Amino acid sequence: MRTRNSVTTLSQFVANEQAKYPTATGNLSKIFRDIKFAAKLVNRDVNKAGLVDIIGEHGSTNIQGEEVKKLDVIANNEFIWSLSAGGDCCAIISEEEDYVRHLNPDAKYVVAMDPLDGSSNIDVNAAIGTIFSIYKRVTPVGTPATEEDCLQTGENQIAAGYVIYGSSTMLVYTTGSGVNGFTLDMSIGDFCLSHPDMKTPEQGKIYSINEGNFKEFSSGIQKYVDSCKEKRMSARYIGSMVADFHRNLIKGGIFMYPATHSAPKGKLRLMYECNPMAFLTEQAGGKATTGDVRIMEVKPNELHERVPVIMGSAGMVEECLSCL
Ligand code: P6P
Repeated sequence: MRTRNSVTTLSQFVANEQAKYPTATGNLSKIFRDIKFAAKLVNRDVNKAGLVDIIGEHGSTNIQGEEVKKLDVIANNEFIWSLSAGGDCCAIISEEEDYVRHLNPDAKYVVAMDPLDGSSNIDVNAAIGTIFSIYKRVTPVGTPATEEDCLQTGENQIAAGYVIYGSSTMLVYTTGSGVNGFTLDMSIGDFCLSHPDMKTPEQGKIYSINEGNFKEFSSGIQKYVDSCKEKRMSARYIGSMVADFHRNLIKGGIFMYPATHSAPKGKLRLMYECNPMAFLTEQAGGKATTGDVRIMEVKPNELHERVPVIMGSAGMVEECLSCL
């Protein structure tokens, strides 16, 4: 039985982190409060998806041209509602929103998010997730956020994280001082520190890539994938970035979504998939690259920009780069 003093909740952890910065105003802590609340709402909806008629195509398609499932829309609305009600976010970039959603012009933070990534797995009960990135606006508070506030390089991220709705629900995040994981304890309705100071192994035995696209990969990527087979590595790919990423973060491994002939810039989006996961990867001791440059150095040109991604255990990423 855990005693009171052995449990650190997410709120306590965030408050302790804030206390390290005397000039902190608490606004970032309140953004985390709002994200945590929305994550609990989405967790509730994901867990009852099989019971209520909210599974299946919503009928609409998002800017990616993908069929949008109802839970995508519900999750998007819940995060926007929570961040809007909190009042500490001036703008939201979302996979489910074609354009920037302007919230409080007097707030100083911008949130980029994929509210429910891996939604093709909803119907088959596989793990899915929310991915988020937080930036400080660069234009004056009191004015509507601009493109300059929204299209910042990943190096400017103040914080990044994900929620994985799997066998348990976890929130994993970084503010640039390491990576910490919190598991939702439904008996108290809060996220509790379960994975302090997460580090990804330098090497791993798992490679994650959609080999159905093998014939479309560059010769360098093909060479690296073949080398993984020669080393008898394990192929693990569920088609849900958060699930594949979380497994590899803990066990060690490499996750790749490279350019293909049909998707010359890859499939995954820079602002709310690649940049947050790259920040987490580097904070956990791994590497995250497009194959040409660090993901967090890419200057975004538009909200839903895609980039190729190779990220995970540093030794494996370096080995992959040597094949390119
Ligand atoms: P593919 C889910 O749709 C997603 O955006 C990521 O979560 C996942 O890693 C990727 O696409 C899977 O794409 O083309 O392999 O099905």
